[in-house]
Amino acid sequence: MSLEYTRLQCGSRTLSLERPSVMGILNVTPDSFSDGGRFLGAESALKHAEAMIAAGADIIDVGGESTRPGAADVSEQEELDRILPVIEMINTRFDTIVSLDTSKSAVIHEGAKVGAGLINDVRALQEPNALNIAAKTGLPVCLMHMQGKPRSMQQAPIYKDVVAEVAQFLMERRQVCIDAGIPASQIVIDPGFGFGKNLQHNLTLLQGLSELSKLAPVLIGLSRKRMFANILNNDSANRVVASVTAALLCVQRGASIVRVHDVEETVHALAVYRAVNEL
Ligand code: 8Y4
Repeated sequence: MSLEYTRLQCGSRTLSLERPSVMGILNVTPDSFSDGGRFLGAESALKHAEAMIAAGADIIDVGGESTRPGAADVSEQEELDRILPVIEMINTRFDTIVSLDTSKSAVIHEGAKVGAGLINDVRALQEPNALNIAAKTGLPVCLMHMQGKPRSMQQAPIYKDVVAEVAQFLMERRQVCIDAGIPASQIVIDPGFGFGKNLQHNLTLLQGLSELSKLAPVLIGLSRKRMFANILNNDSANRVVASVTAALLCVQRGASIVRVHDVEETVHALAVYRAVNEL
């Protein structure tokens, strides 16, 4: 971690970067919360958020758009309808930072109004107006690297030097954000594991994560991703232990925030890491 940056100001809440933080994933898509209508979707999303908070999540990342390879686009209104009630309910019921996983300027704008504390954009604020709207919210932003577009990014990713190219993209986007008025201390970077990367690219990025950690606070998302099926030579293997192991390896290389499905397991691994490191 770049030692200059010790905390994120997430609206009214503060996130310390002096200890690694766990971000729990909350997908609010019809496929993730098998649909009995909007209300049941929001209710079950809230139950899941509550369980992750009880398990020790520092942040809940709410997303209404699937960015899986090949997933369909979601309209602005659809995304707003999915996420706004959930953000608002988590915010009023719990003292936990809500992260907003979106790329759309209107969703950033409306999400901030109902209490989102961090903008997590897999498109690094490159969509129309997203940069200026994000800057106006004053919230921290996570800029992620992706090669290509979700629909086709896994077809033939190619790099000469994956660590250097990812670092260069993230530093360029970071500077664009600073020029737009986002304080450097409010910018988090993310190599985007699995977003236009093959297994070798992902492993090289993980191995070289210390290089990125020198540049800015780093967030990583590896949880249950396909790369573990490749490593385990088993498409249907349970990926939880592999995911927790990889998250810990990232924290050892300086990652500040880990975005995970399995909050309790990750919190336990980080507790052991901390206990040993604080001797
Ligand atoms: C099972 C379920 C397996 C979902 C894989 C997945 C990242 C991210 C995603 C990330 C940041 C995902 C929104 C992909 N990945 N945001 N978002 N970093 N910052 N796939 O790596 O989790 S969605």
